[in-house]
Amino acid sequence: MNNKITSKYLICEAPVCVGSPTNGTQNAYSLLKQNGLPQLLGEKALFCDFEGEREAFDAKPNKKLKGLSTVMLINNQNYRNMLGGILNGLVPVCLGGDHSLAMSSIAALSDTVGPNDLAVIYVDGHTDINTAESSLTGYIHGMPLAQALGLCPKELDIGENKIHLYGENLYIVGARSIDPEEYAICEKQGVHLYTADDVKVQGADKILDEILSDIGEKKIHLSFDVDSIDGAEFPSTGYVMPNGLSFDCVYGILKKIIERGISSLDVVEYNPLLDSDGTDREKLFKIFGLLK
Ligand SMILES: [Mn+2]
Repeated sequence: MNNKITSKYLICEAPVCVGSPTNGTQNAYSLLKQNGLPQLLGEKALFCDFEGEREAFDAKPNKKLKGLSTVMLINNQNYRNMLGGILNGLVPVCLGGDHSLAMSSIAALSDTVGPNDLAVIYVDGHTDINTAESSLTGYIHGMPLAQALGLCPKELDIGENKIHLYGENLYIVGARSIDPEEYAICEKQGVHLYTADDVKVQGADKILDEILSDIGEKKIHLSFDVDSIDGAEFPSTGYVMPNGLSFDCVYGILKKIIERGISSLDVVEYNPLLDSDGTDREKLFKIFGLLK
């Protein structure tokens, strides 16, 4: 029985930062790998290094979709890596990189199980549900949920279908920076939005019970952005914002969801260039320690 495969997770390198205004997240995978992530996970995980070109040239830069060619190059590879993990019976983990990657992670699970059986729990300080039209910045990391709902232009299409997710199956938890147009999109699409204040007032346990009972038997893609944690406790990210959830609160939320069972996971927006003493890396390792 020596050749029995015991690994459960496939940690996929997804090196893209140009979907955001900050440089550095593209190095998260290699630096976490160098600093002990394989030892921490042991036999539970296999690692999938990114192969091929990491940048593509935008012949005609598009102000409404910044960094488009590179974002799509990395997302299309991430789609194939995540899909490969799922088809091999593993839980793929997209280790970004910026949050534009949720487009391909959600597409991979959706193209496997179908949108009727897919739920996304999105733990983030933002709602990331701008369309190319509503976005004030043109950064694609603010658009992945609108893309998954089929609201973005064809330049962002990934995988087999236009619509990978239905609004009623999307649960955003911990948002505290939400554009007015994003509220309108959430409302119109029937998205379940739990702001950071909602979590603080109602308690994470109550909200998670509600979400998990609503999801029922559907497969879960969990998308975790480190900026859901208050900026004072986790500053190694592009948008350091106050009034977020405590590390312990976010840890508890992720623990409960992972214990219920997930089919795929994103860990995004950690910027090791802003973490010179490795304090936030240790916090992230604590979260990776939740993978059972
Ligand atoms: Mn995000």
